[in-house]
Amino acid sequence: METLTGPLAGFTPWPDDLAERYIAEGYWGDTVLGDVLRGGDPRATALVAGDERLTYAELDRRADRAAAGFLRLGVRGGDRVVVQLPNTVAFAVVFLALVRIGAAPVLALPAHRRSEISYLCELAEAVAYVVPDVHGGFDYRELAREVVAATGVPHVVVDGDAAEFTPLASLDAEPVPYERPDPASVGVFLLSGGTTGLPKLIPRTHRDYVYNVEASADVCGFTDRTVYLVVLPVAHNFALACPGVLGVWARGGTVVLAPSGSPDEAFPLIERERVTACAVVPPIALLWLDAASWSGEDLSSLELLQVGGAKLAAERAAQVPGTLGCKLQQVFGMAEGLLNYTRLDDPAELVEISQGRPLSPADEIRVVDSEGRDVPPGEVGELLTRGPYTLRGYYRAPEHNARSFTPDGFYRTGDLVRVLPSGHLVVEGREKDQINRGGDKVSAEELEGHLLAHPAVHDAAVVGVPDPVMGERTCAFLIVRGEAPTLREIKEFLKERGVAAYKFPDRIEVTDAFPRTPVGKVSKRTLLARLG
Ligand code: J2J
Repeated sequence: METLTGPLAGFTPWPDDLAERYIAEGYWGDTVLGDVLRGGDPRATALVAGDERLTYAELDRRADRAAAGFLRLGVRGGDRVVVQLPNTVAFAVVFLALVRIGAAPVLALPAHRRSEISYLCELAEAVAYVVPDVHGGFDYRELAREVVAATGVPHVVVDGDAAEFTPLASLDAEPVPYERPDPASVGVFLLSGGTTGLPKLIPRTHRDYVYNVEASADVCGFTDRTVYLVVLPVAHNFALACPGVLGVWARGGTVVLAPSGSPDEAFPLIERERVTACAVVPPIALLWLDAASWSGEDLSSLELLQVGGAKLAAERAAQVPGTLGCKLQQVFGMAEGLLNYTRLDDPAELVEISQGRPLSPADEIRVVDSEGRDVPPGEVGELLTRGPYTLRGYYRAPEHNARSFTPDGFYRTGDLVRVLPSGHLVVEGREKDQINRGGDKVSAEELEGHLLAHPAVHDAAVVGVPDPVMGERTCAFLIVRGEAPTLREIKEFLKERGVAAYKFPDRIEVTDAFPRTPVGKVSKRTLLARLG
């Protein structure tokens, strides 16, 4: 596949014939991400966060003012900016400002630390890094100091008390004209869950991501009446664009930002703002199912609960409508692209047992065996996909791309699925070496690499252990030299290395040797079976 040079270097485009088809058939248009909220009634409420309420006109203006500020700072179209902001107004303003001037935000999660952020800054050659001052008891300015020392990222922009850095407030400037980005250029970089030693960057073009947003908003029935509560990190694809915040703005509705999915925080907001839709991961859905029976809040405005990121058990799915008084939608998505949704008019049984069907008529799906041959209909195999909003290559990762894509451009999802006669997919497992901890993805190889750096660890193998609430928890099998470290010591060690806490093992097991497969690989299946 051709790889471009210049500002798009490292980005693998769709082949010309497919690109022409996606344009001719109306999947790709000229809208860019910075335009998504321009259709809303200027006086309608676009965003609610804490006590702050912004109309469409206000948010639009704040974004244009920040765009001018970023330009004045020296950020240009084609640049990359690592953005690590929680669910705050600042996220909305910074995201819109950057996409408007054609500088691509690289969306890090608030949980990421030195290891992840330094890597992202280097890989993306970021010209700036945007953080809050303090959030969740953590001082991001200290993290920024470490990242600057490690990477030399030229600018750090801080929402709040900036210390020696650039205050976000200082980027509030009189709007200036700016060049509209090419819809075919990369609008935003998302993070992959990762199956290798290092996370990968997913380039999403303006036109493919706008299609992702618009088509999702249609399937989910979003309108200007939609009041959407964000409880997942807004920087995650699900909450941002499926249909998420961008889908709400594209339809003129209202986004309400919550700090977390805890019923204590989310339920009062649902009552106060008359929330109609929300996206959660299964552990939050389970919490809500339990809390709904004793909480006093009025949840009657809720019409749609989207659940995705990890598999929701059919028995729990069946409880959602009765207990929460809303429709359930299962979502099987990935930051790489392909989205599967159960439809609002699907029969209850399909909504309970399946993880939905592809969003787009142009999504191509194959289910293959380990030799890459299509399995008979209805049988389990690995899901391969390509389409108008699924990437053709990770950013600057040619070797990884050679393995992650078929020669004809299908993305190997690493997910094991079976297709029902209706076209709906049931997720049956995973082939990739990744732990799905309640929707948070942990690359086994990445964690093993960190563990191997511990002086007492001779070898490490990380597996996901089934868990009734989280779906899976992380267990690290260790072969040690000398005295075995405790779980606490291991966590402390990983914290020192600057690893995000959601990647820490929940449990360690010390062993003498790893069982091997016939080809000599560590047999994680056998290791898991040892836990009984
Ligand atoms: C089982 N596994 C699932 C599901 C994702 C919407 C929803 C989720 C994501 C997401 C997303 C699953 N049942 N319902 O980006 O827009 C696992 C699969 C998949 C991986 C992708 C969205 N929904 N998964 O979770 O990039 O293994 O995106 O390949 O974080 O999560 O992870 P991620």
